[in-house]
Amino acid sequence: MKFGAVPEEIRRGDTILWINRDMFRHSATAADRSFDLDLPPGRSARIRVARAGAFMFACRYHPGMTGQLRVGG
Ligand SMILES: [Cu+2]
Repeated sequence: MKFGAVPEEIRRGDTILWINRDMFRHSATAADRSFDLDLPPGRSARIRVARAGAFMFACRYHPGMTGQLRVGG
């Protein structure tokens, strides 16, 4: 019930692949709703990072699951 390690050195324009390797449904949902990926077990989805900055994200189903993306220019 937690996100894996967030990659270092993310740059604007990078693509981030999210994979749910758990047996439960999760989501990767940005606090500012700039992305909202619904991830049933075994599924993956990707986002392309358009903006630099720090983005808090959480799982809609498990509010204790949180993380932060830091995107450089
Ligand atoms: Cu979850």
